[in-house]
Amino acid sequence: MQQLYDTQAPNPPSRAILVGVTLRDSMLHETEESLQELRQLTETAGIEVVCETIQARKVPNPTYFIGEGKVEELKAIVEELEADVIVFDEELSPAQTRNIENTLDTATVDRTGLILQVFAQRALTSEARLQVTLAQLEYALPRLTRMWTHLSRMATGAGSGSGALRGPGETQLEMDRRWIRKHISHVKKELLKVEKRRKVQRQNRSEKIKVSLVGYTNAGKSTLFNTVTGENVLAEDKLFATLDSTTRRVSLPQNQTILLSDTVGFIKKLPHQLVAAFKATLEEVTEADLLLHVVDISHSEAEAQINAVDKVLTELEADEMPTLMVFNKIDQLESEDQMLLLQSRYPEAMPISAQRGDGISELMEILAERFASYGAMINLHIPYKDGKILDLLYKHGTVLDTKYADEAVHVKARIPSRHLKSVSKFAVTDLNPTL
Ligand SMILES: Nc1nc2c(ncn2[C@@H]2O[C@H](COP(=O)(O)OP(=O)(O)OP(=O)(O)O)[C@@H](O)[C@H]2O)c(=O)[nH]1
Ligand SMILES: [Mg+2]
Repeated sequence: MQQLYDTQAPNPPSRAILVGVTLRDSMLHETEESLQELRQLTETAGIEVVCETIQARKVPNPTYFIGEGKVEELKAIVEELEADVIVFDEELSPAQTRNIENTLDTATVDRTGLILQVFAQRALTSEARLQVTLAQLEYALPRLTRMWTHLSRMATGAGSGSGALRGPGETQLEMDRRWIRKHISHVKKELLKVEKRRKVQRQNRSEKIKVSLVGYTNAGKSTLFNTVTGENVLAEDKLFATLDSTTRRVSLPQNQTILLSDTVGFIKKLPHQLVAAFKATLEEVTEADLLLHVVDISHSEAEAQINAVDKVLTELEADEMPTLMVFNKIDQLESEDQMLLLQSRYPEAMPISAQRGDGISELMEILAERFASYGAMINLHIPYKDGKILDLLYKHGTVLDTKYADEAVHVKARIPSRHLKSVSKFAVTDLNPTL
């Protein structure tokens, strides 16, 4: 049980009509851009887009969000184009979703539901799957709409566990809700275990310099990660290619070692259920020493994407964290105008091409400068019998060089100031904590 529109479900939708709404305070071109992104999301979910339509309204209609006339129009289009799902770019209330489904006799999903669906399809690890399931269940609880039917069938089907037994006087709906709540608490327990495991991992890394890649989905975070680390994590022209975090060591020009993490990308109107459910994964972000904010500067919506990322960072209480911006994909700029404009707004931003490697060595130099003051550089002479000091250096610091002599090992290392005392008696040069 992972997906609301399970690809194994009897009739997953295949032909979608997209509906965008321009409300009083928004502009038509914003709705169009947003609909374009919704199309990408729909296609990423494996659903063909057969029609797109936009309605301008002063305020949402409480029953359908769109107007009644538009609903009639949709009814005709559904029949003509044999569409089997309506995808709304706005968040619908559970009642609005139900009303549209009943009137059109067609499954209806909003942007949040669709993003959840894409996440569900792309979640590969058990952690990501647990997190998506939690977000989906939280989303489904107040809805229990058509999307829910195959899940409720599972819940009520024979042999599906104790949660499936209907209590005295309990309606089907109440029973379904009870089943979801039970499932939510089970998933939360599982996630607590994951969080504990991550905490241990993080403690092991607590003395290291940590840099996290953040940015809009498809900005090129994984590509940059691969270029810098020599790794081969999945990077592709699809939304939400990455849903997990991967961390690798990277050596900087001044001999420091940092830990670089690649993680899930953000999007406009990222469902809050997902932000909450991905808390464990996103702790890579909130625990970092520096965020590298990757921007696709060749995208016409680059500035709106920067703002969307900032909004999610605020939701994560990470908006005050030290951040370095990089303008990626400079190799595919059609004009310099947008970059010049955004450079005037973000003068520190580094232009790079993660794919071609342009600007990467400059970026590494800047990082080295930034972290030059982290910890002290020391030379030590450690007798073999004091091997545990070497362990301490490996665990908490960065060992830059070792030479094995007859009675002792000579080590050059960088170590956080608070461990200096434990190693000072082995120092062969003056300790200089500012190096
Ligand atoms: N032309 C060009 N394309 C790039 C560059 N960097 C990344 N791309 C392409 O952009 C697409 C998305 O790259 P990813 O690295 O997967 O992006 P991401 O930010 O990790 O995306 P998510 O994991 O989905 O959030 C891929 O098709 C990359 O090949 C670049 O510098 N230039
Ligand atoms: Mg990625």
